[in-house]
Amino acid sequence: MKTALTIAGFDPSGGAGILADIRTFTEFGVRGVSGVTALTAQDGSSVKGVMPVPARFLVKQVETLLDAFDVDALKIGMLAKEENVLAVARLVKKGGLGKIVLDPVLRSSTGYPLLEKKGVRTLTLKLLPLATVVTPNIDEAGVLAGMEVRDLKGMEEAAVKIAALGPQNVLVKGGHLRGAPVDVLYDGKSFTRYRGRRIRGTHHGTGCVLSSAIAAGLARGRTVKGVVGEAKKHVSRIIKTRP
Ligand code: PXL
Repeated sequence: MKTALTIAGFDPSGGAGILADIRTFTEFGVRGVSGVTALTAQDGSSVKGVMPVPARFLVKQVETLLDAFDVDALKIGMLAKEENVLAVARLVKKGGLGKIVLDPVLRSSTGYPLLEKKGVRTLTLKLLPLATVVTPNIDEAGVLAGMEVRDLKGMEEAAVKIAALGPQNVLVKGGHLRGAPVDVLYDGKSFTRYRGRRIRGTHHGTGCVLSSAIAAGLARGRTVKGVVGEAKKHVSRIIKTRP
């Protein structure tokens, strides 16, 4: 059985973060293990508080797992603090981890900050270059690319700018666009567009599910291009079928 590691925050309501990631790995037939970057207090609709885990202890969690398991893919989500960004970059290099999905989580869907401000630049400089694929929504893509993203053309422009910072693939998620949602994958050479239909729902954590579904696919030896469509279908299924 393949193993995927998620380094992310803990959402006790289960919609986002580590619980959603591990559930997704399991649904794709991959064993999940995790390093917790922060505890959050939330009820499924809004975040009430964040308590970061000290970087030293995050490193201890992850090193313990890397000693015991062959990790086939890594998903990185909420990091909370700059020191956690730096710690994860070091762990990736030291652990020789190769298949890395970076979900650049900056805020909750209701706007609560999930990475301290000075961590954003550090994430851009130190973690982005290590990613096999990075999965920003349009707001995150705007921050990473240093521009405003309003439409499909802007998403493609931002994807090119983000790719120039080092990740192998950039998937800009258009779910927050007005009109029919389109996601754009850029592999440094060409674009693939994934058109979807808007599904009504108030789910949070769909970004976590998408990035961990991609990580599960990579763990099983699939390519990024091959796995994104399937991961998107899985997210749609969840929005339609889960409360
Ligand atoms: O969806 C972003 C996200 C990621 N990780 C954790 C979260 C949230 C949003 O609330 O709580 C732990």
